Amino acid sequence: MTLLVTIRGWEVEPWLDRFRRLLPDKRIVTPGDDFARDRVEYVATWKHPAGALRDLPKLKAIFSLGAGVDHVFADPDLPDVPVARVVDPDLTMRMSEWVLLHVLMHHRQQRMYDWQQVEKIWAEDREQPAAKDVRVGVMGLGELGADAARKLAVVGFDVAGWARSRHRLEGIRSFAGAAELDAFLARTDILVCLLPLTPDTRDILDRALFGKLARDGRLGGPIVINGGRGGLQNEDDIIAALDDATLKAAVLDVFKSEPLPPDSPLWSHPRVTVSPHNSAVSNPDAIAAMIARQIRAFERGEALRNVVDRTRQY
Ligand code: NDP
Ligand code: OXD
Repeated sequence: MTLLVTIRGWEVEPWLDRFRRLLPDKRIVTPGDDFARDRVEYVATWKHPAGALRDLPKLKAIFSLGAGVDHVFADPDLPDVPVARVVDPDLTMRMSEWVLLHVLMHHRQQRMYDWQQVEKIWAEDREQPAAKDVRVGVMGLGELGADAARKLAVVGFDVAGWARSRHRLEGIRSFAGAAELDAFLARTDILVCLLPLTPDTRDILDRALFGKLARDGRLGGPIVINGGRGGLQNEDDIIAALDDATLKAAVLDVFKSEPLPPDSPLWSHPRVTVSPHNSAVSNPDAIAAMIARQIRAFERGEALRNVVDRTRQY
């Protein structure tokens, strides 16, 4: 039986190597190989081309190689089999590291101190609020958002979260649904977005939303940090909101078009921090092992875990 590994934008060899070692009884193939399509039972995908999974009559499950599945549902010819996604402590830890890094970077005004060092300025009199006086709002309280929110709370920030449903996380105020979004934004100084990209969340980070963030915070203006997906953000609105001081700064790991085009004004905006969609990379050792465990369990008759709801698309 065969596992088809279809990857765009990442190096494929490390994945083939791990899958071959972990699943020695399976044939591991890529789309360019010569293989019998009627022997493919599993697909592991990162951004497969639309239609590439047609004509796989024995297909039993599709595994996204990332936590997000928008790349899977972008295929209008997606076979009607379960789609499972990555839920793994290795990935979760990586995202929380990135969120903490950038929240603390802005909270402790590190970009300003970098500049002062370049200019050899010694200024001791800068105001530094305590973490408890800075309100962080996390959009999305799933695997990644909940972990980041908990860790931000441990550092001492005043943390709230927003999701479709109410969440019970100790020390973290939960806001739920469209009806509570404005109240959540109104108490947020640093907005961390870890939502999935779905028809309901596309372009949610726009000018109107930025205008609802708290204006009475201790950091001199709201800051937006997006590690979710580029499709969640209106990039023209981000630039406009930075330029008219609706936003103080933006940290973006994901973009509408990736790689970020060289002519994007986001690259050189003085108050934008760009990272190349690597806030939480899928590590082949950890994630191939997770998927191999899933396949083994499934073949023992256990239910597939982390299966995505096709209607909600996350
Ligand atoms: P989950 O599915 O575990 O969590 C999604 C969260 O978003 C849930 O809390 C859900 O609410 C909430 N949500 C979904 N739709 C809405 C909506 N319409 N309104 C309000 N809340 C909503 O996902 P993960 O936490 O595992 O991952 C989140 C995203 O992070 C991924 O989809 C991916 O796009 C991105 N990601 C980015 C990476 C990077 O390197 N930049 C790496 C990994 C992931 P509820 O709990 O009520 O269902
Ligand atoms: C993911 C990603 O969804 O890396 O896991 O973006």
